[in-house]
Amino acid sequence: MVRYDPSTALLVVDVQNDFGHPDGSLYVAGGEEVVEIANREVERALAASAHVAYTQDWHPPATPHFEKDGGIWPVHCVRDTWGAAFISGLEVAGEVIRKGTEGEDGYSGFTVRDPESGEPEATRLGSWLEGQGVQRVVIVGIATDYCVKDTALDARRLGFDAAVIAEGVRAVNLQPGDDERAFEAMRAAGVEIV
Ligand code: VGL
Repeated sequence: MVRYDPSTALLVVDVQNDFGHPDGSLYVAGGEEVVEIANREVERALAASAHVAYTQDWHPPATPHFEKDGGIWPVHCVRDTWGAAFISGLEVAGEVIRKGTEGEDGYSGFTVRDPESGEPEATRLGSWLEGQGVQRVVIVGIATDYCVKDTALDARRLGFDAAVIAEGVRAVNLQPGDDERAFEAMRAAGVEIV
């Protein structure tokens, strides 16, 4: 079990219909199982006066992030649609940070990237955490090998301690073993896998 305190924030990454509902356009196997774990951790975090933040992929209808527009992914998490909404049953009790809103690639909750130039840009997450006095983040969500990994690596790069709850994440696994490689990369960066 991870511990929570007022200098810790739970980050609930992309627990959205398109990633975690079986009818979602980029369904990640077992994604719906993350809801129960996330809710349990939200309760534990709030009980310890820790902070809670949620990320949401929030794309325009056309973006070079999507295969139809030159990218690699099926259309997913288009703003204000069912696919972009949090999975029903997720307890939302904290700050919501949207990413990819201008059509950027938005894997990390902390930074988005211009899909053509690769130019990075910060989201509000890092400054919000700093404003709350957060020094450590605990991560659950979808997907282990994309948004969870990139969020955890960015957290370390920005100087936060970071832990990922293994039972609270699920992987796309475009290539078999992507989940294991993601865990290894996070461990190598000093992320605690719990
Ligand atoms: C994600 C693929 C494309 C994720 C986002 O949330 O991990 N995966 N966009």
